[in-house]
Amino acid sequence: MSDTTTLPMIKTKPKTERPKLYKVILLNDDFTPRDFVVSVLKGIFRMGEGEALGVMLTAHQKGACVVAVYTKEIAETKARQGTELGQKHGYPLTFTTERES
Ligand code: NFA
Repeated sequence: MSDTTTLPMIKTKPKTERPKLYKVILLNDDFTPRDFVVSVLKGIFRMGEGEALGVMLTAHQKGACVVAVYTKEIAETKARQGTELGQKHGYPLTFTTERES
């Protein structure tokens, strides 16, 4: 006689939550001075001169450039700060955010 009991199998999915990531995108315009764009990239996105220059030039030549990727809150805050800094100086500088993959 077998007296084994069957236990209900409880499977827990090992789920590691990955935060959704958002790109901050720099849009080109015809008015914001190049130096100003570089200074915003250095100040708000903590870039060095070379990287900031590269991102500014890519946006200038292609119309837009991905600046960095962050969680939603941080991406939206930095995009707003960059855009507001431009407005404060009378420039149409614009940063947008976009959900990544
Ligand atoms: N196109 C701007 C200019 O020629 C420079 C610029 C680059 C502006 C990237 C916005 C974004 N002064």
